[in-house]
This record gives sequence, C-alpha cells and structure tokens, in this order.
Amino acid sequence: MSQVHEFAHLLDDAARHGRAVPQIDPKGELSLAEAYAIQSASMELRVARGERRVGVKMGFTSRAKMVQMGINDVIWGRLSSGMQVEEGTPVKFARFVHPRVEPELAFVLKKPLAGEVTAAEALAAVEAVAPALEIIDSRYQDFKFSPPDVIADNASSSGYVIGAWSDPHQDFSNLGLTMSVDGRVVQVGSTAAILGHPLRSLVAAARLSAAAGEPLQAGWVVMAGGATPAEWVKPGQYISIEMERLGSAGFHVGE
Ligand code: 0L1
Ligand code: MG
Repeated sequence: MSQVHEFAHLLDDAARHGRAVPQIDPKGELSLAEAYAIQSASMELRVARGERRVGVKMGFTSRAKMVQMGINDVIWGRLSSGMQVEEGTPVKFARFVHPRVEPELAFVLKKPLAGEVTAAEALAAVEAVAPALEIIDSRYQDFKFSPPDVIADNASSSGYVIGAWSDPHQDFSNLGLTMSVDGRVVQVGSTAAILGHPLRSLVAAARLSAAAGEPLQAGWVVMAGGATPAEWVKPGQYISIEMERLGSAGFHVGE
C-alpha cells in the first residue's frame, strides 16, 4: 500500500471510530499536494462505503488563522452525505474525537462553477444561501498538526447542519450572527469575517476544487468558513446559529 493510502486509511479509521491518531507529518515532509492526495483517497473510502459527495468546505477563511498556521491561502475539504446532521436527529457524541463547532454561511449551487471566476460569476451560480454550523473534529492527538496534516485530515471536517435556504439576491456580505449553546449566546460575529465577504470563499472554492480536477457541481453545498472562533461540543447540548435575516439552524448532541 502506498503511503498516501496508508495515511488515508489511518485518518478514515480515526474518523469512523472517533479515535485520535498521532500527527502523520511530524517532521514537515509532506507537500500540500501530497496532503490533498491523502484527503482525496480518504474520501474515496467513504464513497466506497456508500456515501455521496455533496460539496466542499472552506477552511482558514480568516487572515488571522492563515497567519497563525503559516500559510497564505485558504484550505478546502470534501463533504459527503454521511457528514450531514439533521436538525431533528441528535448527533452521537461518541462518534467524535474532540469536536468543536463554528457558525458559517452555506451556499447551494444551481450550476457548475469552475476555475478562476469573478464574484459576480460565482453569485450567478448560487441557488440559495443559508445559516449553517460546521462540526470540526481534528483527528490528531492533542490538536498537534501542521497545514499538510490538517489538509490530509479533510480540513477537520466532521459534520454540518444547514438551516432554511434563502434567495441569494440580497446583501449577505455583513450579516450579524450569534452562536448559542442551550440558548446562551457564546459567540457573536458577522458573515464579513469570512474573507471580508463570503462570496470570496466561493470564488476560492471554484478555483481550488477545479485545480484538483473536481469542479463544483450543480446541487453541491459550499460551506464558506467559520465566522467566529469555534466552541467545544459536549454531550447533551443544543447548539444553534441565528443569522440576521436568514434565520436559524441547530442540532442536539446525544451521548
Ligand atoms: O474549518 C476550518 O477552518 C479548518 C479547521 C481546521 C483546524 C482545526 O481543526 O482547528
Ligand atoms: Mg469551518
């Protein structure tokens, strides 16, 4: 088995069984391209088990996080149907390693979008926008990871919840939002924290996924990136996002 497949299996097992694994690149030897190849191979394992590709997630969408990680571009991960969390169905805490949650804006596309596109072209491909929450769950022990580690680990993506879809022909560049745990507000932010405008994240998603040979498809979801720092997820909680004009989304955490 090649090292790409060995690491893909390791990270896939960790995600399936909610078990932490050591950093795969402690000496900083993996390139970003190799890390994305591991991510792709681990998504193939999910698809082989019957999950469907449903879109992409964008990560490190704030300048502060890019600087902290020592990179100068956003990263991306692949979303599958098995990651979707339904509002009414509690998500099992035991499936995670050490989950956190962050408030986001989600897009759903009505047509393919690929390559170097303008913000106007990106908007023209959007069917709808919605408030959303992403559950991020780095599979690495003690959160020790480099950019290639986290890319190989599907940008920590583990689950996502999406609220009701709204018409994208409204200004969603700077919508106020709160994230609450059991009704208590724990984070306050704005969609402007996502690269200054969430459409920039969609433009980046079109560029990066096309460069990887997997252009964004009609019907796919794009999670634009965290609008505030993430919060820890614990069993028994109800976690929700309330976004100005677009409404809310939330999920229960089971045992
Ligand atoms: O969604 C993201 O911005 C990527 C997060 C990856 C790092 C982490 O697990 O904190
Ligand atoms: Mg995120």
